Amino acid sequence: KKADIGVTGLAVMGANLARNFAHHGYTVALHNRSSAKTDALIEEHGSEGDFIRTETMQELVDSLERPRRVLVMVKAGAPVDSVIEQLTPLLDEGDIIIDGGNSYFQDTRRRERECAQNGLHFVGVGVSGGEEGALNGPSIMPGGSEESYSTLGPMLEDISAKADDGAPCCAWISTDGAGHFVKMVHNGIEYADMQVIGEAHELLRSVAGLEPAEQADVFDEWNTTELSSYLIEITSQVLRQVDPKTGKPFIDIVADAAGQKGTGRWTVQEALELGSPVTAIAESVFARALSSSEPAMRKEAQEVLPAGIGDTTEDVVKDPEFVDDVRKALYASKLVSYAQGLDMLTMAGREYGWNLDLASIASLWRNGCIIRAELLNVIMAAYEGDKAPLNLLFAPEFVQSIEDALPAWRRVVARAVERGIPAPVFSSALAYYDALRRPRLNAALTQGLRDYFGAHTYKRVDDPDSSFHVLWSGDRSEVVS
Ligand code: NBP
Repeated sequence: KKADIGVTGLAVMGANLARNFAHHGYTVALHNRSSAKTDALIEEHGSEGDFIRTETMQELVDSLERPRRVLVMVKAGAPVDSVIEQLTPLLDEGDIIIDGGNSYFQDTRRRERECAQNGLHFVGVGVSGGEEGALNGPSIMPGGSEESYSTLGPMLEDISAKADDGAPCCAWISTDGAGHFVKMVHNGIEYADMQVIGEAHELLRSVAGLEPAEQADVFDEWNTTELSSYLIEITSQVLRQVDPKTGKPFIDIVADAAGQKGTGRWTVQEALELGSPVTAIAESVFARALSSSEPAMRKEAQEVLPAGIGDTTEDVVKDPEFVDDVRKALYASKLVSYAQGLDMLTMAGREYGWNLDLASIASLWRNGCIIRAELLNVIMAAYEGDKAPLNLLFAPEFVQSIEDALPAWRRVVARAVERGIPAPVFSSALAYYDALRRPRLNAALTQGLRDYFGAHTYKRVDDPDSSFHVLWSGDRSEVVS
């Protein structure tokens, strides 16, 4: 019997996806650059399903049913190009190469073009959910040609996570790099989700005086509200953890320097290219960068820079109303970060010719991935049918949520500022919200200044189709440019 799919690259992600396919009744051909990983997988998990061991790329290709499907799960970057180069001469027209790694979407676009020239389908697939998701059901974001999805899609849907209504957390996103792009923005939103939780944690401690274990109870309670999500759930677990060595709360023995693997940074870089104001994601990426900046600089800052506020320790009061204010600020800020991320998808869709279905994208983030949350059901519903709002925040249910949250959100940001507690996403999300709904922005002065020093011209409110310039160094009359 030939294999339904081949997997090359059997480190943790490839091995777990291979097992997931096998658990769903598929015959899976296994390949790895060095056969040790193949042998280890067969030895430890060979009895879980039908596997075919292969040693060379030729053997891998020969073992596959047509059209051949080869899932590449090697390290992102040059190794993916190297594997494509090895596979291309061995494959036939209509065969499908699938890249399930964390590839940069522009690489995926290039690889898709190159493979298409050789008559091959190249499908860049965003896979979210880490090792555990890969084994038991990830959220899957496939790009590539729609034609390739007709044979590949059902298999991916089988191994994907399922939402509460039974729908697979996998759907064709759009052509070429769209799947990897959506996965990238998912990760950006994940950064913002984690940052707003972090800001709430900080305020609950420094303003409301709640110890980590008490905060764990708060997060448990919040997990029964509209904030209900995987990240809120595990926040409670992390805050409740006690360090066995010192008996201190675990959170107090963890160094406060956040790491990052790059997808958040990619999201912001691409947002800058598109001119998409994903301020919540950007602040989250920069918050991590600041936390892990030169330790000597942070240390000296504590010594030399004044706070500009008096002793605030007396302000710490266990105030249940403030705790509830923080919950509302967190929710509103989270809504803004989703609105910004989804708007970025819309802008990218226009730029790259992808017809992105935001209801479907929200739907496949409902389970399997790190940002899985109740909220995604509501977002999906907001975009379903022909009632898609221009901005997520305009959906009537979210207008209502924001209206409910606004007084609390403003109080929390004001309190954070007064107390010198950084809350970059709470405050920048509020600034975005206020800017979005403001009738006139200070951009008019920016345009005036740009015209003054660089003759960059401006539009008039009463004549938006022409460009004008003031003869600043002459008689200051206006000319049509
Ligand atoms: P790694 O990213 O650690 O890559 C290891 C695999 O790449 C091994 O099989 C290795 O073969 C192979 N490889 C390398 Br390195 N260079 C190669 C080359 N030039 N030619 C052929 N094979 C090569 O594996 P991973 O942690 O399982 O991740 C796989 C992908 O999934 C990555 O893109 C990663 O970013 C992504 N990922 C996603 C998630 C998620 O949550 N979605 C989590 C973790 C990783 P060898 O055994 O012969 O050295």
